[in-house]
Amino acid sequence: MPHPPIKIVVSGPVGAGKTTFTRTMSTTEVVSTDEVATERIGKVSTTVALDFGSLAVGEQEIMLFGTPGQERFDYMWSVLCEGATGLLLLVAASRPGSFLKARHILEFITSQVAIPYVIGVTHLDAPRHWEIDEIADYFQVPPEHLVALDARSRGDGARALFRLLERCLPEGPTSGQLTALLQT
Ligand SMILES: Nc1nc2c(ncn2[C@@H]2O[C@H](COP(=O)(O)OP(=O)(O)OP(=O)(O)O)[C@@H](O)[C@H]2O)c(=O)[nH]1
Ligand SMILES: [Mg+2]
Repeated sequence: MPHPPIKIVVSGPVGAGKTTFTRTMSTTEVVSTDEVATERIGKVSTTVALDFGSLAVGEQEIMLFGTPGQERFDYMWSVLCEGATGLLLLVAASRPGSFLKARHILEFITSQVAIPYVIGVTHLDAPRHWEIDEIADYFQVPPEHLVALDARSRGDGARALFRLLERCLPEGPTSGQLTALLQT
């Protein structure tokens, strides 16, 4: 019997890579709500409501819900977290100015729902960036709660998702499922 779908929320500040991650990982057509940004945020478009995508790990369906990063859409964070199994909080290592916002998002969401999370650190290829250990110190969480990823890489995304599933599911995913996912 397949399990009911698992809901994973992908959140984090503007430009951390939430929409990119959902597009990279989803094997179904992604629903995105990006609009031209009215503020200068360093990129042309921004998510105003959600991103939705899905993929299968073996027989297990995983639904991905990406949130907006801008705080003026913060009412979507708790809407999207309802019934979620896990949270992937993305943070760009090259933008320390966004860490406080990321911490705010994490505290806001985990205060509403007790939800396991992993912090996915993107933009580690930027010339100037914080190291994973420094970011773990900043968030005051053990380094094993963090995972490095480039949101454009399916292999990285799969590994980040598996780290999160290991924290969410009592039986955990198997390495065979990870291999199968990487081959899709
Ligand atoms: N160099 C580099 N670029 C990355 C990495 N991860 C994501 N990106 C790029 O960073 C940008 C992230 O943009 P989005 O995916 O729209 O970010 P978002 O988190 O959805 O942003 P909002 O919806 O505005 O909150 C894209 O241009 C990605 O291709 C990374 O690890 N390294
Ligand atoms: Mg987005």
